[in-house]
Amino acid sequence: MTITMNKNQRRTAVIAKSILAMILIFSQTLCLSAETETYKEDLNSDGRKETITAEDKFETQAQSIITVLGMNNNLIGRFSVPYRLKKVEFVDLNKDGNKQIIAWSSNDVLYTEIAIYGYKDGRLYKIFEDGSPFGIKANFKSKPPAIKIGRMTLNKEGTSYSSVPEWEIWVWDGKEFYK
Ligand SMILES: [Ca+2]
Repeated sequence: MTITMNKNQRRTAVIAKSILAMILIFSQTLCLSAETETYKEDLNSDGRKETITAEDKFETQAQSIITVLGMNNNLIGRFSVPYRLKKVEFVDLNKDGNKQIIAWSSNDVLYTEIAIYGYKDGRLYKIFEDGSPFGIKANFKSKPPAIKIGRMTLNKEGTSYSSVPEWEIWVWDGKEFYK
């Protein structure tokens, strides 16, 4: 069966398709901006679990907001990572029972960011943050825990990027990561 449409019908069909496309894009955006993950972890080992929420925000620029709430939903602290949150880990770096928050984010192309925060004396504090378009590797089980940040290397001619990055190594000393 062949459907023939006159000019007006064709125009109506194009408008209908455009509206449908707009609705699809809009609903996807709504869906993404409302994405919230909730975790329960005892970050300061006082026997009471904190609530940690991770929310993707697509406003002026893409970022993810990590919020830590106490027992009565009181705000303990909040931090953001650029682009989309990929993973949240809770790792006890010192093996003292206190877990640190490790947030990984990415722009889905090349760039990766890692942010590590701790919770102590009633406040959230930054332990480490770095980003790289050349990759980030971390081993929190190693003794001591270590993070490798991929850095740009030039090839022999010094004209173009080498495909293998130089790995900048950061090692945990019990309080912070040092190079
Ligand atoms: Ca706690």
